[in-house]
Amino acid sequence: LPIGVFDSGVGGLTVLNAIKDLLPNEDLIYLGDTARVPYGTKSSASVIRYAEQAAAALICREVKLLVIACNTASAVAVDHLQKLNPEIAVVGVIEPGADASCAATQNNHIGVIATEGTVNNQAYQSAILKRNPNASVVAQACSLFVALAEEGWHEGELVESIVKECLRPLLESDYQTNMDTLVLGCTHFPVLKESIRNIVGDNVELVDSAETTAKVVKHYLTEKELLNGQDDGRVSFLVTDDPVRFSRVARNFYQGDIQQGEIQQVDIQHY
Ligand code: DGN
Repeated sequence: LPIGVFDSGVGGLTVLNAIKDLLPNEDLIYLGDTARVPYGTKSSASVIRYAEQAAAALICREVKLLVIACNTASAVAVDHLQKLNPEIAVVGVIEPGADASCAATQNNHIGVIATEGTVNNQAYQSAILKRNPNASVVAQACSLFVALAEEGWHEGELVESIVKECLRPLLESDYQTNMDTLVLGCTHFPVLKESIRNIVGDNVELVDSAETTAKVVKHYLTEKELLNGQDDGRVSFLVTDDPVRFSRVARNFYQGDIQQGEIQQVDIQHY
């Protein structure tokens, strides 16, 4: 059976890349809820409902594990989806991201940038403090980065000045002087990594949860003896809006090639 992965749109493809790199034999099925992106500015109640429907759409196609490749949805829906679907393990990206940031920091000063939903929910703050009660965490919403990332505006002067403006509250706070780790707490943000790096400088380690999430997936499948054999894994794509835009935007995020014909449009609102 494939591993099911979903996100509000294309951001989760950064997580899909990491899973594909680590587990090249696994079949993967990716659902991008492109009709309803962005999740980051919606209420928790809406995001929970969208996540329920995305999970149901993947589970009814039979998957052996469900990955929520979206921080905004992970922040509100991991436990809920796990309770609703006890037969399938549900992995979110926030816990792995918190693990990665706690492993990276030397001085316990951790910054988090994410969507408004993830920041307001305090999901990273609590996940990090649970692991490291001495950590001091400051979170800053940068919902605008999602649009930049989707439009393929990843670098250049203009992008860096927008990044700088969005990070201003964090950079101007006293906190910045000590912050040694910055979590890219949205699966869209890794494509802006170089621009973010140019603004925060080389002394801050940028952490994203894609690789750590892939490791959690591998660990789970290994333990349950669910790893696939020798064949090359196949990847299929489902979207809730027109595949044309998805295939264009996905080129900025996905390492592989996606032909438009490989993308199937589905309606998940009846789940
Ligand atoms: N990629 C999603 C996340 O990780 O939070 C957010 C994108 C969005 O829906 N705004």
